[in-house]
Amino acid sequence: DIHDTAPAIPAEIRTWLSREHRLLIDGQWVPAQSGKTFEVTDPATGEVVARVAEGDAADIDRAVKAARRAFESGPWARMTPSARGRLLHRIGDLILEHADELAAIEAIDNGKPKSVAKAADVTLAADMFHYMSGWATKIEGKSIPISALAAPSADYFSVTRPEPVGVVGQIIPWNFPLLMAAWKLAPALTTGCTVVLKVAEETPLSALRLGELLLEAGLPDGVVNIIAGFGETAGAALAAHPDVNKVAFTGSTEVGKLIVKAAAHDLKRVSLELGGKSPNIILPDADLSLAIPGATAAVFFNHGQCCNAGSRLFVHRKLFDQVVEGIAAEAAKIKLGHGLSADTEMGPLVSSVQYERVTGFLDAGRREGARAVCGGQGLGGRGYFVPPTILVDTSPTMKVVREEIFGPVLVATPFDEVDDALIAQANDTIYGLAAGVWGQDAGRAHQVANRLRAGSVWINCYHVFDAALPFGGYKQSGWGREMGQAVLSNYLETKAITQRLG
Ligand code: TXE
Repeated sequence: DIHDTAPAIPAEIRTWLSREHRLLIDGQWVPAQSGKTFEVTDPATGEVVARVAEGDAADIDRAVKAARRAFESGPWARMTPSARGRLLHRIGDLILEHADELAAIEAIDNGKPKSVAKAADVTLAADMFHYMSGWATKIEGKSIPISALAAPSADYFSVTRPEPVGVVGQIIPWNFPLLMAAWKLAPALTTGCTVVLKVAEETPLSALRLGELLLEAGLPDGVVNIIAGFGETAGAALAAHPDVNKVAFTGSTEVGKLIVKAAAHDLKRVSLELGGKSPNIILPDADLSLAIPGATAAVFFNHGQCCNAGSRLFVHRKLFDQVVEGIAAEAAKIKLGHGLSADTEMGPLVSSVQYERVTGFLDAGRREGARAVCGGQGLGGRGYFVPPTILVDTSPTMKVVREEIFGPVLVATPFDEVDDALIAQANDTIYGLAAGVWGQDAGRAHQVANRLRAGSVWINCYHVFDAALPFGGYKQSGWGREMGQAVLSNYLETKAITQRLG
């Protein structure tokens, strides 16, 4: 019984969890001004594992003031690019030095297997700081020859100077708590911005531990402020704060639209990384020894709680039964359990709210006539476990086909030809975050990839992320790109300086 598998939390983690968890404002750990706290639960058991200060508008205001001070004056404003780069590198090193501890915190707070948290979340979080540390010294302007047609009587010298956008508000979700913090913080810091980070109420712990490591690395006071709290209070206050120059948000498309409305009031810069309903296409010449495990991981990795999950599978009809049976067989082997158990491959969903949401989708699918080849309902009892589920006999208008489920649920559909109709069906979504293509004819796979309206397309692989590669969405999956050189523009303004010569 998976409900009996909860192992003991290691003593040093238990000690850390039992501490009073406060907000990081201006280099100090402080209680919320209201004095309020909220409970953090282990989603595998439903038990309370920690209490965290609950920040709201008053704390956001204090944090924004601290970030403004740190941006305008003090050691950060004077720091050389080289020193900034070294500091980011040190943060990456500290994350790796604390990999085991951070992975355990992530397993307890989010529910994901500790082994996965260590291999993926923690490793990629450290790499994001290491990669971004190199950019600190490489953010360059240009010298531009101008004609000055309306003022031609003189010579001019024109240069562009990229400058940090200023105080940045960042709001992150719960599916990769530490990694989302790293994706947000590293580019803001390498460009010289200062930050107020609002972490998800479901999973505040790893970012709070990261805050301790930021101070240990020597980050000056006020450069990063970390507020745990709820979306409608702390998050909304950050998005609306008049002294925030830019908001970077990852979360639901619904809340992304609220962020845009709030930011419109004073025309803050906004970048958004939102939902998805990504197509994954198995072409008739696909190597199924790759495509079957690949399509399994594409949708079930992180319990399907990935914005880029390959949740709509399209398989050539001659392979359809073999592929669906193959994925069902792979799914049957996935070991569900507590994230701290060494043999767990899939943990619970993050919260009771997500459990209700995902099982609600499964009910809707059943009502609309979809058939579950495996899984199909939540396990019930303690914890928020939903087994891997494959739905077939769906139609393009069903809720389970159209909406992001954000759980371990695949909808599989056969197709007859690699033609316009297939491309249209793959693109028939309000989202455009990611896509997969499986096939041995590289030319044909690329032709399909070129026509998919998505920010990332993987061919014969899936979920391949790298700090050097831009990631982000077309359509309602977002604005802007995270990672790579592309993310820098999210955090920079360009100033053109022209000097009259002689
Ligand atoms: O997201 P929210 P939820 C999708 C996924 C999931 C659904 C709901 O489909 O089932 O969203 O998840 C903060 N002003 N994704 O409810 O609410 C909130 O506190 C400012 C996809 O958890 O968008 C948290 O920090 N902030 C996604 C963050 O927004 C607000 C990851 C995300 O929460 C706010 C997560 C407000 N009014 C969910 N309301 C992805 N793209 O990876 C909430 N927040």
